[in-house]
Amino acid sequence: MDSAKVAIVMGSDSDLPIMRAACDFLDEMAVPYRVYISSAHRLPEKTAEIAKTAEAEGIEVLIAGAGGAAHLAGVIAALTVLPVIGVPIRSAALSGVDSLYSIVQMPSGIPVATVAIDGAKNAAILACQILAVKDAALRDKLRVFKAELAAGVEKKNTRLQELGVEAYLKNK
Ligand code: RP5
Repeated sequence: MDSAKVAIVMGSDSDLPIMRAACDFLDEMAVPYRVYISSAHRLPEKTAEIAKTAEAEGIEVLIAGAGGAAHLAGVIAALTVLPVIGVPIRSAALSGVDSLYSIVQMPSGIPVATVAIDGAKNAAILACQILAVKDAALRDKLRVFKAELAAGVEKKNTRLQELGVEAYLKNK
C-alpha cells in the first residue's frame, strides 16, 4: 500500500487534460496521490469500490472531476465520510453548466465542495488546505504559494503604474 493522501477520480480520459492541473499542483506540494478513471454511470461498481475503500487505504480527501450529467462526485460522497471536492468539467453541449449544477446541487446531508468549471487546480489547493489542518509543513508550503501569488499581482500593478494602460497592454 502506498502513502497516497488524495485520490483523484475522473469520469473519462477526456477529463484528464483538465484534471492534470490537480496532479501538477499535488506534485508541486509533494503530496502523494492516486489517480483513477472511473465512472458513476459506465463503471458504477468500481466507483463504489474506490469510494468505500479510500479511508482504509489512507486516503484523506477525494477529488472527483466529471462532465455532463456529472454524478461521480456525488456518488463518491454518498459512500464515504471523507471530504469530496467536485470539479465540473466543461461540456461541449452546455459549456459545463450542466456539470456544475449536477455537482453543486447535492441534497442536504451529502455535501460536495464544488470548485469552478474546469477548476482542477483549485480542487488540489483546497485538498492541500484540508490536509494542512494537521500538517504544519504543508501549511508553510501553501503560505509560500499564496505569497507568490500576491507578489505576482504586486509586480503587475507596479508595472501598470509605471507604463500606464496603453503601454502595459501593448507589452503584455
Ligand atoms: C462524463 O462524460 C465524463 O466525466 C466526461 O466529462 C464526459 C464525456 O465522457 P467521454 O464521452 O469523453 O468519455 O462521464
